[in-house]
Amino acid sequence: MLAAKRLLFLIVTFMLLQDNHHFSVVVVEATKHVHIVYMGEKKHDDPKITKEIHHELLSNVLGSKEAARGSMVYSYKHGFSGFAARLTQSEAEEISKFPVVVRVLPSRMHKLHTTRSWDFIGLELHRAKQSLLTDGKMGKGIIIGIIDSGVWPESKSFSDEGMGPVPSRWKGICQRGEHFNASNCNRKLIGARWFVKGSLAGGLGTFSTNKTGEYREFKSARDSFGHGTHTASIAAGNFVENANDYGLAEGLARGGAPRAHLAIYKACWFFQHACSDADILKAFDKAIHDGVDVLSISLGDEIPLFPYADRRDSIAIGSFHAVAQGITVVASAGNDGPISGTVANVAPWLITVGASTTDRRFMAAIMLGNNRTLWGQSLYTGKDHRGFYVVTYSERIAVASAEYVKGCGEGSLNKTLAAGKIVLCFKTSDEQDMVSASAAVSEAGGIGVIYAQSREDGSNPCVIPCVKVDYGIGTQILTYIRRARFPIAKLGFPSSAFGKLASPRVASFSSRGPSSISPQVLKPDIVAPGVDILAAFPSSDEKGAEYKLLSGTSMSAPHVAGIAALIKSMHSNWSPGAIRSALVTTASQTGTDGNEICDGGPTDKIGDPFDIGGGHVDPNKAMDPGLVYDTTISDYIRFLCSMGYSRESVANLTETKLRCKKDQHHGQNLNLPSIVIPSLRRRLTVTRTVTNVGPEDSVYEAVVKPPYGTSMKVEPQVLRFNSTTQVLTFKVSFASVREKARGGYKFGSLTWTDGEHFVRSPVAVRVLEFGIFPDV
Ligand SMILES: *[C@@H]1O[C@H](CO)[C@@H](O)[C@H](O)[C@H]1NC(C)=O
Ligand SMILES: *[C@@H]1O[C@H](CO)[C@@H](O)[C@H](O)[C@H]1NC(C)=O
Ligand SMILES: *[C@@H]1O[C@H](CO)[C@@H](O)[C@H](O)[C@H]1NC(C)=O
Ligand SMILES: *[C@@H]1O[C@H](CO)[C@@H](O)[C@H](O)[C@H]1NC(C)=O
Ligand SMILES: *[C@@H]1O[C@H](CO)[C@@H](O)[C@H](O)[C@H]1NC(C)=O
Ligand SMILES: CC(=O)N[C@H]1CO[C@H](CO)[C@@H](O)[C@@H]1O
Repeated sequence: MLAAKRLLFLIVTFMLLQDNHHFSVVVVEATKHVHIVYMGEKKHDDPKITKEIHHELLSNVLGSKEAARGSMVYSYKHGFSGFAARLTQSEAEEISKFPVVVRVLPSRMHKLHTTRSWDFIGLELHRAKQSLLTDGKMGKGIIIGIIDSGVWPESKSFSDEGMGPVPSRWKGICQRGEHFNASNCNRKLIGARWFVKGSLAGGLGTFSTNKTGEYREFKSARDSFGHGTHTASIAAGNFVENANDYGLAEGLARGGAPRAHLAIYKACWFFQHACSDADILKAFDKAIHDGVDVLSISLGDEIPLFPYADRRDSIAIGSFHAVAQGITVVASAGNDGPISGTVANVAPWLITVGASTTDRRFMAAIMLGNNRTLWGQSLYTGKDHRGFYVVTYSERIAVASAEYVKGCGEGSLNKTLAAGKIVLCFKTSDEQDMVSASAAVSEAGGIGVIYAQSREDGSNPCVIPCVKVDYGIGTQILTYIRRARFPIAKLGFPSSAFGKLASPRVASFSSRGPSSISPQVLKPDIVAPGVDILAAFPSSDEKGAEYKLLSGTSMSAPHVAGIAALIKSMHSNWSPGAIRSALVTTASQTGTDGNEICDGGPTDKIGDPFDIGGGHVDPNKAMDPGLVYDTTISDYIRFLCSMGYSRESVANLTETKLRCKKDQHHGQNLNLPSIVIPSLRRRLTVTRTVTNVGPEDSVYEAVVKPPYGTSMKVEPQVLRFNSTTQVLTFKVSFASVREKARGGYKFGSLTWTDGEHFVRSPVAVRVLEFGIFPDV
């Protein structure tokens, strides 16, 4: 017994040491980690030859063909060239010296972008926008690929009723695996693959064989985690009537492009709640090969992000090659808001999506013993403890010397005093939320929670009845508790309410710009619904459909992926850059109440471009943008050059033979549908090019709103398009006009209009003057 324990202890220590660089001399030399050997664009059309080259290279370094076979994890041979292999540090260094190798990266793990809430009842998706849905034929014939945690194929959202045939260009497969075979695919779910070698080889976990547990991992494309099922059904779920859970909020659920086909690439595994670079890259490689039109990615890094130049992540690399092949890639912005500079997936070729609220809230009444009723938000649908109970404040029942008492921190409540009571808690630390408070109250024997906090993002699943209120209502309840001789309260059952609150708002969790890698590239690009979104979920009894509310930018990215599919269906020749431009320049800055979109962060400010990008996605306008700012792969390469990439490393990302000139301003001149100038000293001129996608003979006029403290001049002021001239270039000159307007970003816009179309670009400028730098 003792010996067994010791052995376990040693194994655990060994695993810890692997991650500890201080011990690298002892351990890492002998330890093989998965590395990605990245070799740029593929040089051969025949994947067999490419694979042989990979084996040859690896045998060379490891000394034998057998060693190479044993170490190889994946060969990437469709979208780009390279491989993943288990290598020691010194082997990795040796391989990186080969001229054909662009770079060698350790395979890291990426997080799924939905951790904010995990909710339980039903809600329809945002309302159908009839015209883009019909004109975009609901995405008919378009294939959306989802790189995520797999799929629960039995869900009605993946039924192929009403679906057209599988496109003949489709080259994907329905890969067999545990509880998954070809019969799980149909005309909706046309492909499913899974990639686990990178995760397993990382030594970070193993499959749980816990077949009785609530979650079990399936060695197949089957989703045990729910995240991938949810995101896939948001992007392209079929129509499902009466989708609901626990009997609440029945409605019609559907994806953004309900007639689009889905291809599932499972690279994220429940046994480690993450996805490895090696598996993600393989998923991109296969998706490019299979023939998807749009890719939706709801995962990514947290800050600090790796600079592009020394260690670009697998999502940036994979998506670069996808975009080069005309595939639109939509990615989540991350859930690290409202702090500025937290946005992830910032590569300029990605469409990066932040999260907004919808106009539905789940309201629950709090009845107090003095007959007053106050309202909060709740998603707790259990039937237990629905009567009047004693209500108390956490500080009154705290254990001595406990921490985070106001917020009901773990172990802060006295079990004798909390038993059978409803407890009022006030959030005072970012470490806490209603879920942790409900666990602490439940642990102490309490039967309900009233949780006061400043933000009202997505509700969370509590273990006992819980209602979220703002600080004002929390304070009123506290006053009642203090004054009443025998304070009691009753927590009501939640019901949905529409349009009671200004919407949309930016979810406070939604990661904010500016981009910490390349601030001149506006990120996020756009916001879309991502709070309390109802979509398909694995069924606990393996019988079929379940629907669940989840919140996160993970939910907003597939909304935009679905809309991109509709646009692609209408305009099959549009590039990913044109589709992004159409989305950004037509996005809305006003909410349903006609007021400007508010930032749902701790202060009630108006959302600026670092919160909302171009604005809130407006699908109907996006199908007819008038003009587009198109961006090609060579534009992106020139941009990377301007960021100081070596000519070699950029040139090897693609075959294109470009001179990599270090052009100071090119970073500003990347043809994006937005303008961000991180440091305007006196004056700066940026260039943009627009392509007319509206009526041939059109005349557009520029309307500018200069950011405070700067002047903005457009040259020429009028753009005339005719049958021979459909592409025109213009310049925008910025100059600082006020000494004092420096320090922070100020915001404005540039809108081209022909009277019918309003092609709006968000503008952000930060004026820097000498003198703000400290004297040394
Ligand atoms: C696929 O799985 C289903 C259900 O598990 C089973 O009924 C069917 O026979 C399997 N089909 C094949 C081709 O293995
Ligand atoms: C296995 O399942 C049981 C029952 O749900 C659970 O209590 C236990 O924690 C699980 N074990 C693992 C290793 O996941
Ligand atoms: C609350 O209302 C009930 C019935 O409506 C009444 O009997 C009771 O006196 C009221 N209590 C207070 C404190 O107003
Ligand atoms: C909890 O409260 C009871 C009653 O006031 C008291 O006797 C007990 O010591 C307290 N326990 C702790 C851990 O504070
Ligand atoms: C279109 O406009 C360009 C530039 O103004 C002009 O040179 C050209 O002749 C025009 N073409 C037609 C067909 O009017
Ligand atoms: C850094 C790097 O890998 N450079 C290579 C790029 O590709 C050319 C040939 O295409 C090689 O000669 C370089 O060594």
